[in-house]
Amino acid sequence: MIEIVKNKEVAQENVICDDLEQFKTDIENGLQENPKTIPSMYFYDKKGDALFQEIMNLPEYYLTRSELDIFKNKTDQLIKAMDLQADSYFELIELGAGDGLKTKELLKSLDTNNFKFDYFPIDISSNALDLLEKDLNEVLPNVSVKTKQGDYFKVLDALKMSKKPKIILFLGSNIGNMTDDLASAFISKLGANLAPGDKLLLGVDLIKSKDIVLPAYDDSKGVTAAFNINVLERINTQLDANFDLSQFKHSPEYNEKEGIAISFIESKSDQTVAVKAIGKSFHFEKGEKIQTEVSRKYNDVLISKIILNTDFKLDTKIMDNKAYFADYILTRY
Ligand code: AVI
Repeated sequence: MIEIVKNKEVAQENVICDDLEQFKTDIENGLQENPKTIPSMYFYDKKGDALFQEIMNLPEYYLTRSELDIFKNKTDQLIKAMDLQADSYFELIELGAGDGLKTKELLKSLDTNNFKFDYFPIDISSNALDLLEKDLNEVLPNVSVKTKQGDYFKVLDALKMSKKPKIILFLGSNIGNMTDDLASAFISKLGANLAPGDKLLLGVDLIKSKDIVLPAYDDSKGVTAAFNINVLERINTQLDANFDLSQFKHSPEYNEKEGIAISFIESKSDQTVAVKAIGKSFHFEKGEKIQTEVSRKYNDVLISKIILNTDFKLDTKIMDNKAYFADYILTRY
């Protein structure tokens, strides 16, 4: 059994964080723990964003392609499951929209069929939002795009005022980077910002065999390894630390029975690293592992458990043609 370590004082639910004081606190707490942890939200600096973009195009990383298959080939089913009507207005809100690759397929279909809606992509990166807006204005000039930069819940709180029917998209199995408890709390919080009848479309990776999942987190080109180790480089740069990157290696695991992939960074030698901004040093034994990311995989039972104490009920499940990935449509009651 892989033991998942919960980082106790992480800023919030796996949302990208650029607050230096919070970064210091999270790194100090995580490296003092036994076993050591670093929250995965710190992967995403400029270099990390670019590496993640590269990961999504890797042959081994099936997640993005699988969900794109759903959005491309099962668009009518998605629209029906979300109970969208061409003649009544709704707000389509996407958490962590990124480049909007998958959503664009849905938007195309909604546009062709004259649905009345505004699309609100929310992202922490204003650069990503600017690029997305420009792209959508070119390819889908009739779609109303209202970009929102910042924290998901602050934006949702502001959008709550409108009282219009809402559909939230949370794609890419981003929920999988949270522990199940955090995922439940996150979905509850979404529910608190919605009204009865509103929908949540939750894209999740499904539990499957190790020979498919593990390579997605241990690709042959070493892009995922670079993505994982980059967090140490970020600590070196932003917190004035002296991690010797050649003395650490990417070490992913996947427990097929539980459906949990975990990324670790493993120390190749006995060594001590100073983090000047924190004023502390941390010792690593040869073979010691720092847990950096949990990537949970799901099935119907797990999803039902996670939403058990939330205000959502499960409506529909739509899978890609290989049944690797699912988009669950949940209704707020
Ligand atoms: C963003 N998230 C859903 C990715 C995942 O699959 O857990 C992050 C990732 N980590 C390594 N590869 C991709």
